[in-house]
Amino acid sequence: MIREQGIMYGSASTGAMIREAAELIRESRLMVVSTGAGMSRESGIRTFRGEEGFWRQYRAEDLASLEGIRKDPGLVWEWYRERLRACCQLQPHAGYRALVRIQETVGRLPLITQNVDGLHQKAGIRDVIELHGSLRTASCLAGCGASPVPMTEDIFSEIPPRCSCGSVLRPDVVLFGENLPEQSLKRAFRLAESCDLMIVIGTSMVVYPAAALPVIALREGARVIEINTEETPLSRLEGTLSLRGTAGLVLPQIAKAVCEE
Ligand code: BJW
Ligand code: ZN
Repeated sequence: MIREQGIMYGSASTGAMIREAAELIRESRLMVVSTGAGMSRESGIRTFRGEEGFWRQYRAEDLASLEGIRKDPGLVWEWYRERLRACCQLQPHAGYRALVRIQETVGRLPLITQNVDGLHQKAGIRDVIELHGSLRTASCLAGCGASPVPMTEDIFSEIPPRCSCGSVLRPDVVLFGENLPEQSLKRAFRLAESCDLMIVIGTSMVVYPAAALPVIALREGARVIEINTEETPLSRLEGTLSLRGTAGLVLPQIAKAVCEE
């Protein structure tokens, strides 16, 4: 294997794989995109797993769990403050713009994301289904019923930030062991069952139930295009066309092939 401009050239010709992906998109009647942290990497947001991931520095259960936030809310909020600051400053990369071009070409492009950073919306993707919540608001950890508060710089005058009732706030993201937002999850499952093509970008495919979506799509007879720098449990499943490369480099090539051929 040699690596060139982020795309790995293996036994199959990469140009041919890009063309095949473009053909699948052109032929599709209901296409769905599903994204994970790797999609945001080239905009400057770290992933969770892997060499540069957050979990190299912190334990997932200390930061992304209810027990973690109850035990050390200051640590968890320092982490979210840094991530919120980064997300406000960072811009969607060329891969996002490529998805917007594909959206304009196919007309309808529902996008399911595990990301909480809002970059898809910032880029202009119209139909975003957020499975793990967002960094837009925070709510009372004690569940006092007060309205969610916007997660802006002002709430960080005190760390951890507090609800009007005095309890600690929590970001409105989905932590391990918590249920996903019911309507978003239902819609994601329905789309996985009914689509004929799912494009899966930058997820390690280890966190459920999101990881089940492409498997459901394959089971129902859809094709899957995977874009990831590494192999995942999805890569070798029958029906998957797995492109090894970064979202920021592969997606523009696919969009070009879709829009110009
Ligand atoms: C690039 C790239 C580039 C890099 N271009 N690619 C069934 C089976 C087994 C376990 C469970 C199950 N059902 C539920 C569970 C338990 C648990 C779970 O899945 N655990 C597993 C880890 C074993 N799931 C849950 O608890 C979920 N809740 C739930 O199911 O409720 C019902 C229930 C409750 C209790 C018991 C049982 C059921 C909730 C999951 C919540 C996950 N939360 C987090 C934090 C969100 C908030 C935040 O962001 O701050 O979500 S954890 C973290 O992982 C975050 C991510 O969204 C999520 C997934 O990570 P992702 O996106 O895949 O990122 P990485 O870093 O893992 O991978 C990046 C990929 O990109 C890599 O592959 C790279 O190669 C690639 N890459 N650069 C393209 N430039
Ligand atoms: Zn409260």
